[in-house]
Amino acid sequence: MRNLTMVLAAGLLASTASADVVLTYGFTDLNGSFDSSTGAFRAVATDGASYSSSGDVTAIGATTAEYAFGFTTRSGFADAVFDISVTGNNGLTALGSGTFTITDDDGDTLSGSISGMWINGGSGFVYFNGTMSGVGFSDNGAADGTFDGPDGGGFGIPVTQTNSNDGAIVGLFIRNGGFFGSSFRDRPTQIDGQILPTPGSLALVGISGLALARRRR
Ligand SMILES: [Ca+2]
Ligand SMILES: [Ca+2]
Repeated sequence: MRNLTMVLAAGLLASTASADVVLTYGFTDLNGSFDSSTGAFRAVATDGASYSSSGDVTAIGATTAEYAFGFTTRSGFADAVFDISVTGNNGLTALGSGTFTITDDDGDTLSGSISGMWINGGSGFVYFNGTMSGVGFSDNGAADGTFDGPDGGGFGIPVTQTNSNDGAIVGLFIRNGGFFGSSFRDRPTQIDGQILPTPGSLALVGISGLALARRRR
C-alpha cells in the first residue's frame, strides 16, 4: 500500500508540473465588428489604412511564431479569426461563445472553442473573459510539422501529447457610446490567450500511476 501511495503521489506531482502553460498567443489591432441582427461578434486580422494587426504565438520553452505589422498582406495563409456570439445582453454583461482559428504561414491552424462573458466597463470599454477548450493543431497541406510565423520563428506541432487542450482568453475593445446595443464595425480589438494541457490528460497521468502501482504488487 505504501508503494501505491508513493506512485500515486508521483503521478499527482507530474500532474502539477504538466499543468504549466504550454502555449500563449496575443494579437493587437484586429478588426472587431458586431452584427446586431445575428448577435455575432468577429475580430479578424487586418491590414487596413488606419491600423494593421500584429501578434505572436509562442510555445513556452521553445520559440515564437512572429506575426508582424501587415502580415495578412505578406502571407497567403496567415490569419487570426475570433468568432464570439453575444447572447443574454442585459446592458451590463452578456454571454459569449464561439471559436477561434490562428493560421500559420503555410496554412496550419491552431483552433478551439471559446466560452465566457462580455463585460460593459463603462466609458465604452468592452471586456471579454473566457475559457478555451478543445484547443489543438491541424497540420494542413504538406505535413511540415511546424507552426510557422509569417515573419519568422516557429515550433514543432503538436505542443502537447493530446491535441485537445484548455486555457483562458481575454479580449478588449473600446466603442464610444455603447455596449452591444447596435451593430458596429472597424473597432481595433486585442485578444490574448494562454493554453494549458487539458485536465483530462492530467487525470490520465494519475490513472497510469495507479496501473503502474498495481503491476508492481
Ligand atoms: Ca502543414
Ligand atoms: Ca507549417
